Amino acid sequence: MTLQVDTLLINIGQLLPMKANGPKKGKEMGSLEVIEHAALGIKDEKVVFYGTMEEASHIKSKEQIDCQNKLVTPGLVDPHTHLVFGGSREHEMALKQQGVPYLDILKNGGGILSTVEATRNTSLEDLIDKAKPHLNRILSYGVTTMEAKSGYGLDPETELKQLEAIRALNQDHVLDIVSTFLGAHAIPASQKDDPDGFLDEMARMFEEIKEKNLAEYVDIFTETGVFTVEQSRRFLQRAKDYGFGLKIHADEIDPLGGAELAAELDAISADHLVGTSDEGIKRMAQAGTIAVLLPGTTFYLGKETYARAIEMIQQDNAVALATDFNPGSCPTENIQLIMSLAALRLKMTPEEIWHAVTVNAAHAIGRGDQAGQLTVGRKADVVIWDAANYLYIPYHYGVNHVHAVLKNGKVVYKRGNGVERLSFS
Ligand code: IZC
Ligand code: ZN
Repeated sequence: MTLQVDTLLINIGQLLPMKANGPKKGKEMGSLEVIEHAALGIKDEKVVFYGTMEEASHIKSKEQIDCQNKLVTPGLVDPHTHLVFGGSREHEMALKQQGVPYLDILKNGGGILSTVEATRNTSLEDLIDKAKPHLNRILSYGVTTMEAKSGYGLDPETELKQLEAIRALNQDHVLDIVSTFLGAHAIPASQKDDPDGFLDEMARMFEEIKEKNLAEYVDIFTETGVFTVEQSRRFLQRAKDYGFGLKIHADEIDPLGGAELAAELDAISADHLVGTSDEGIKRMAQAGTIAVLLPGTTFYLGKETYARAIEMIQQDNAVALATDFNPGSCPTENIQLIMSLAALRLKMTPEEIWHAVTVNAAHAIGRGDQAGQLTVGRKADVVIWDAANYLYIPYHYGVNHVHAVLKNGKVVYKRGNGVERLSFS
């Protein structure tokens, strides 16, 4: 019987279908199905066939894309970003060089609070316009689904403005964006002495955010000088009661016990986890909370100690990777660089890394049923790489290896010979 498809990708050198029934945990992260000399059939924006070229011989297609023996994978998923913000923080680079710690910059009114000031002073339209080039760059690195947080308003009006910007970007841009409310990102200077009152104010926003469907998840920065574990528990429990999924910025700088709290509250993910205890690692695995690791941030903050990815995997956790793209602690859209850092600093294997930026990242933002796989019925979000094999991407670091990106079955971004456009030759 012949199968009729819209588009058939042929001569794929290596295809990673990433077939999974849920997040890949522990040892499962290390085994990767690779189909050589493969084909991928797309119809009505979805994958309808994947297999070898021989198996594809019965397929008729309106359009063919010759992949010239390149690597083909699912579109990547970036499950932790702070996409929408005013201003930028390049002036903090000198402070960092002088050794001023991230939390001291924040304590002195800089860091997150300087971005809050800039975001309050930026209109909705300008926030949207400012985020678009970042979004284009994120797509150019092969990401087709991502998460974006608010958290640079710290007042109801500006938090809503950020969430509305995220919604508009999700509607206007081909990239799929999952929204998270991070009103509990820092304590605004005006409420410095009343963090509980501030959290009450942010929690009073839950109803409106839910009604307007402006966020699926609620997140909090559980950190020394920001919010305690106790405050985080109360705040997140209230969010849970409203039906939000939960995320935590946990143990990024000091090991307060954010991972244990994430497990206790059945959070979908706990993110950062640099200082997480043995107990926290164990409990996340038991609860099925996904460990979202952000090695770009550890690198950018100049720290020696990275999250214990290998122990997390040995303890049967599902690990995902994200950029943490933000104007302070990780100003990069380059998820491929994060894959290299995961190899070099977290000592993850290439097989684990590919699971961490596809299947597991999709599950970390509740999109495991749509994104992160190229199996039948999934969205045809595809990356064709300028590489012959999957080992090559984390290896050749700091540059963009994307050849083309397909979103919902259509080519939305194309490079050639490693660059976007040559104005010479
Ligand atoms: O703007 O510094 N860690 N939040 C918690 C951040 C980093 C983003 C920022
Ligand atoms: Zn973050």
